[in-house]
Amino acid sequence: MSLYNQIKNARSKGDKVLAILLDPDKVKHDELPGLIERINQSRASIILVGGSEVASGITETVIKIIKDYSPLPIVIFPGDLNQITPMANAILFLSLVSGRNPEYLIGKHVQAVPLLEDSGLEVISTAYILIENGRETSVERRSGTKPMSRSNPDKIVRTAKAAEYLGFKMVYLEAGSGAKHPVSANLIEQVRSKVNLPLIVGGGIKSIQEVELAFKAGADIVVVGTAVEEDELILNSL
Ligand code: 1GP
Repeated sequence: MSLYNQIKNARSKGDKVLAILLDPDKVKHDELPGLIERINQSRASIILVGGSEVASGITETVIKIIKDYSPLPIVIFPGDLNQITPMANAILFLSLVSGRNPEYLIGKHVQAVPLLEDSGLEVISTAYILIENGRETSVERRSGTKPMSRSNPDKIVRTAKAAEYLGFKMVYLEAGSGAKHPVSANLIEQVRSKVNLPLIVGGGIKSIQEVELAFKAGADIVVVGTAVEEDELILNSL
């Protein structure tokens, strides 16, 4: 079964999915086997791999190591084209719909096609919505776009709904890596009440309480990255 169908099945049963994000630029290769072992033993069922700036070839090397140690699906969460590798199972094909930079809405995607065709990767179109979190994020810097204001939830909900009408398969509410304030439960609830797509929430989530809060508000998938980078023991409690 495709990963997307597994995600939809989980959603229809009310099963929540924890995804751990590994930044190939930050993980230490010799420590990866131990970290992966810990992820295998946690409740996480997806490993996302990606970062805003990763040197060419590193993503592939890291995914090869992960594959040696984990049966979990590996999903590319690309900051750029050079992170696309057929070694993974799937890719979140992100369109930054919170911004108005054509390169990040459709431009890079056109360039990605030759890398995706015949790659065997499952391509999951995902509307990527960057939300203001209290500090500047690397997505903002790199894409040259502004995040959406937390004080205008209606516009965020309409953006997510427009993405559903446009035929995107998932919506990702992103506060940004290391965000000061994760996406609020209230905002997740508002989006959830209008949008019937699998909902991913990430950015600045650092504890089991915050994970559960996001799930309870309506997130189907919660992504934790920085907190695991800072202390992998947190995996025991997630
Ligand atoms: C970032 O949403 C992901 O793109 C995860 O964020 O690193 O803050 O967990 P953190």
